[in-house]
Amino acid sequence: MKVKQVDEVKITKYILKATFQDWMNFSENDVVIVGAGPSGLAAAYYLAKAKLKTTVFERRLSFGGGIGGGAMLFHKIVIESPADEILREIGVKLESYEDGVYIVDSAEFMAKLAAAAIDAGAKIVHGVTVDDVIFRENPLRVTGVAVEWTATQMAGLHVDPLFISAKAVIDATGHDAEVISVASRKIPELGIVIPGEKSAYSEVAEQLTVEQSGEVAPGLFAAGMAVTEVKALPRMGPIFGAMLLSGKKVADDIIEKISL
Ligand code: 48F
Repeated sequence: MKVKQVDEVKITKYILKATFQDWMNFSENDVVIVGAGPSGLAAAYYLAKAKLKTTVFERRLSFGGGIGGGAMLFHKIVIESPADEILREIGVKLESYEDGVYIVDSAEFMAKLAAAAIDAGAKIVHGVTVDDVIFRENPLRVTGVAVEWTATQMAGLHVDPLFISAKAVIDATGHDAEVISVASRKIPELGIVIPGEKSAYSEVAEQLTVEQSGEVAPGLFAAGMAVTEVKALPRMGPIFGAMLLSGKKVADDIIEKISL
């Protein structure tokens, strides 16, 4: 086998050219999703499938958010119907435990959900933290996000962000609802009050989380555990059906609004 010889500087130029083409492209979007956990990836899959230009910014260098940690690091995840339909659609193997309750492998779940979103056309950008939103008045609306390298933030460097536009922004950042929190604090006119999540009550939390997923202020949507934080809902612990169904519900809401 003859391995092609590539000069170091050419490697550099190829990477820079392709990266900057990408950044130029995803500086304007139909939808920006913050967080590549289960709710963000499910939303990305359905939005991209509906041909909306969708970019996911993920702080870490990995996919899956809380999926990988399972429950106390045990690598099996419980999901319940009808979320199994989403997992069947993307080819995740399900082990049936009782009527409507399934166990899936966490590594397979993360990998296939991310692959489905990417194959559907979503762009996932790792190592980028969203630390603010952009807004416009008359009408008052969130119109995008501010992004910064996670590494820059970790180093505590004083560096201004770049701005990315979107017709809709989804906060899928998990328990802290980071994007909605910053919007609530910095744009009081949006009238967002964050009461915080309640303690665990899994039986009701799953249903309520899905029902209350959606727009929290013009242009700004909540999916996944961000919904429990913003709507004062109980947590559910290591059962993940609502995360997938919440992402799908928000995607469906946005698809309907954008196509109006
Ligand atoms: O926490 P996470 O998995 O959110 P989720 O989709 O799912 C929650 C479950 O994993 C679990 C649970 C289920 O019952 O309780 O906790 O609501 O994924 C959130 C992702 O967002 C990233 C973070 O690294 C994680 O991968 N993230 C958080 N804040 C930011 C961010 C930010 N400001 N910018 C970019 N990414």
